[in-house]
Amino acid sequence: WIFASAMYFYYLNSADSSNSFADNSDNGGGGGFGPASIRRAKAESIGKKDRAKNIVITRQQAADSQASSASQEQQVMWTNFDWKAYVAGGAWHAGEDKYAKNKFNQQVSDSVSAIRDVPDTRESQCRSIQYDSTDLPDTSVVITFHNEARSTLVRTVLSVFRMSPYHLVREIILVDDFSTDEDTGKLLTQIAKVRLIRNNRREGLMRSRIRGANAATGHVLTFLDSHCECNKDWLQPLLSRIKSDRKAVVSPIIDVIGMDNFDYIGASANLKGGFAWNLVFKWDNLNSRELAARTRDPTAPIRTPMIAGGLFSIERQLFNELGQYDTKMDVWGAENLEFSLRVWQCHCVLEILPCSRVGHVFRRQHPYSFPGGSGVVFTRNTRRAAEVWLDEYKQFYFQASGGARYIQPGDVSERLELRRRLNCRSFKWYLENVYPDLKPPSAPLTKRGELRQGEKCLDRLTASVGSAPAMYPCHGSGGNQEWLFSDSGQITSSDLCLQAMSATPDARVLFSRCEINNAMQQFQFNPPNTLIRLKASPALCLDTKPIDGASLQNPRLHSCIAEGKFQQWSIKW
Ligand code: LR7
Ligand code: MN
Repeated sequence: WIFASAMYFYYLNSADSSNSFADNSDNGGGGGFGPASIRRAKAESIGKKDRAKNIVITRQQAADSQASSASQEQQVMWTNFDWKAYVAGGAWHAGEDKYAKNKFNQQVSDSVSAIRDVPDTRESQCRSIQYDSTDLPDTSVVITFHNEARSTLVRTVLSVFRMSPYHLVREIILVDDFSTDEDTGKLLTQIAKVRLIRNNRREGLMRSRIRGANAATGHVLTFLDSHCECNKDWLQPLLSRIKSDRKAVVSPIIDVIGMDNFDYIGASANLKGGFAWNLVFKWDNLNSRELAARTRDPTAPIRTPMIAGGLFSIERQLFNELGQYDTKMDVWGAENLEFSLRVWQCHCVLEILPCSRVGHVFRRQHPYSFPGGSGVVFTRNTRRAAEVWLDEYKQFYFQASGGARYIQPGDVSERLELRRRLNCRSFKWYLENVYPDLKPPSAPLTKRGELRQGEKCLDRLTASVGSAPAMYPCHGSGGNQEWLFSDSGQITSSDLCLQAMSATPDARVLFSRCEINNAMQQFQFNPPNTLIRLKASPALCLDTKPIDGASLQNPRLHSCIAEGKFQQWSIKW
């Protein structure tokens, strides 16, 4: 499992429902499915119409309820689907890069049976629980995908049928998020109970899941990624928990399917989902009290501050009442943060059920493009969540995430309105009651202020990689003359770090991308009046002595002189 969470860390370094909580109407906002440029405006107009009359949403739903499937005579039971021919139609060919398309080993995936047995990874106590499956609510399984390999997708679909009481699966709704090969989804609708929605442009997983949810008819929605394998009796614990408490939002333990060999490995049950102040998902060990509770009853739900995001069940009506997802988030990332905070703060509970296990292929890289760039999209999504749910704690996020304050979140008013309408609790409540392990940082992570010598201040100017800042008359209004000082000694502006080009006298000091372990970006200073030394070479100081003929007064490194007027800085935080 350590392996898997390490991978997870690695690659991460990589319409709104306007329904009232009380009103049980079944539709959430669909969302604008227009080109990126007009999508926002359209989504806003949908929001308005939704408040007025629900007209647009009804139309969207009508469209989605036509999710296509082959006609009934053409459909076969899943047991009779020719998955070998299906996989062959999109198979890896000798000579191709095995990882190129999927970022997992497609050759191995294609060679693994679509109906293989995986080890029963549940704890023994789970195996003796009897579920009365005649008395459970049914579920629609929603699987969105963009250019998924056929072998993993069909294994996901067949494992749902193989591992579930058939009558509890109302349908599987595939949402093809504009994959290149239209047949990947289409051919699977030959299987009875499989329905397909295809986006006619890339929407990202949030809006895709909403389309799936809007088309669904089951009592419960169960979301899965497109490269999963359900384990024995995975579904009954999820449905029975929701039956006993409709406000429980529940997730299985996510086992690991190796991206290289497709081995199925059980994950630890002693983990819950969480995050640090950068708001990036991580697994946390259960604390001693939680571990003691697990020893007493290894089958009991584990309350989790956050879910990984891809695999969970929620009563369909609750999903809509709670506002589905933020339709203005794009592609991938942070919808699980936003969703988790919303579930807890808006009077529901989020749990991992240890007797339900589903495998997932963990990867190190995204196999698909991010229109707009993965860093920007992920940060923007995260910031949208922070703007709506974090209250005054938002500042800790800004301090912990270098770039967030520079990326505009866009309009979040509809989500704030949703929060108000649902009468949701504060983030402070969440910290105290759900995630006490997350402590506010003891000291601010980053200080800010100007870098002054007499009447002149260091000004970042255009601040691009390789450019140099220069001394200018202080204007006292922050902006180009505001610098951030991190505990590790980085001096940053515009999300770029000052870096000594070498540890030698006369070396230039230029803007560079910030790198946590780069010694040439770490300085030593002791405000208010101080020399600024290069930590790695403390006899060298930041010096602004003008150079003959140079029009700008740029900083360089020079041997430190205690009283040097071009080396003495006053820093006010
Ligand atoms: O533009 C896209 N359109 C899509 O339909 C991008 C993706 N997708 C589909 C994709 O084909 C897949 O089925 O969305 C699903 C999730 O994408 P992945 O598999 O690339 O995501 P992931 O497994 O790397 O990431 C996890 O975090 C995501 C944050 O946005 C989502 O919540 C994923 O569902 C989630 N996956 C899991 O929770 C599985 C366990 C991972 C862990 C820990
Ligand atoms: Mn995934």
